[in-house]
Amino acid sequence: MGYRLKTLGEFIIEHQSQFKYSEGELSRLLNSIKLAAKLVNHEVNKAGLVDILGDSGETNIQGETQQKLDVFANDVFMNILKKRDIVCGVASEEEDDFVVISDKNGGHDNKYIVLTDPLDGSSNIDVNVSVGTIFSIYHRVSPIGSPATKDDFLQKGREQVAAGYVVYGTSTMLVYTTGFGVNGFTLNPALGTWYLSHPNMKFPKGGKIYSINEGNYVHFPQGVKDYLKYCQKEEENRPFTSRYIGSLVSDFHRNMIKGGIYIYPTSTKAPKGKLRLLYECNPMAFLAEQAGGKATDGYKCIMDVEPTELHQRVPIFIGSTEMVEKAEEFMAKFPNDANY
Ligand code: P6P
Repeated sequence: MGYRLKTLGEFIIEHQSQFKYSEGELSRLLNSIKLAAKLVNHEVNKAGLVDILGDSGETNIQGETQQKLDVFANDVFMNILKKRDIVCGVASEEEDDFVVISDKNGGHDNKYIVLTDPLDGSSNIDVNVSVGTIFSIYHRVSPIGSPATKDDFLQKGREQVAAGYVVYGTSTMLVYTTGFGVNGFTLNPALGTWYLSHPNMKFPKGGKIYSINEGNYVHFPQGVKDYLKYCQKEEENRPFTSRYIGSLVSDFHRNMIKGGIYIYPTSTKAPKGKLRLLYECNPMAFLAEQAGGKATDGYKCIMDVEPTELHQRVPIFIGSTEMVEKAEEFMAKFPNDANY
């Protein structure tokens, strides 16, 4: 009898009992995300064939030109989350403010909120390089029966109930955690089914890969410059290998499998870093810690950073614990850089 791979649907049901207070809403929410990911995957995989490439002529609140696929991915996730009566609010990189799910869709009675970067790395779309979706789920703090409030979204990463990403790569994978480890599911596009292909994913403790945009070297804080020189020095198990795809989800995914560190630091060009705390850094930090890795701003854990605004940016050092802690040793010599 051949081994039958477990589907994501079966996995969600099997692990539902881990949520003592959930009457299945979290499972329904995860099922909605897996459906949305399939729809986005379908478009991403044929982007080169139809006129969905190039930019939509719009710009988002980040001032970034919105690629048509960005807009499509955002519409898919927003519509599915609005229509399936599961969450009371959604925040997205592509939306200026958080979206309250109206009461006619039962929104006010729902107890979860979602934050998402619907298509991260979208500048890679036109050059056929992997992109990803990132999501973060919290239990609301505002009273059930009322509209979602900003406080529901400005919670520390430590409070996340679930987080995950979809990487649209050589194969499409959904990787997520609900606080009980990290599991990876690969999509069989012919069947539209996700199969458990990477159970209990763990960062190797050490690693020899560093991911950073070294083109910004002259703009980096001294601690980062010193760490990069350490990585490049011919000594002990070094020099390390430099790998940078320009897509957070892809760099993170590779580093989680092979061991490595991804760094997007502050710089004179990006005084607070580039990546957003709420829907990029916190979900990836939850995954990293659940996989035995570490995620800090160079000084303190990402999930302990106090959120102050929806689209706030933070520097991030994330990956194998030993590599993150070595980088922190170099950053510690410049304590003033902790005040970004
Ligand atoms: P840079 C994509 O825009 C992104 O948010 C991450 O996915 C990626 O790692 C980073 O920014 C790339 O930024 O400045 O190196 O092009």
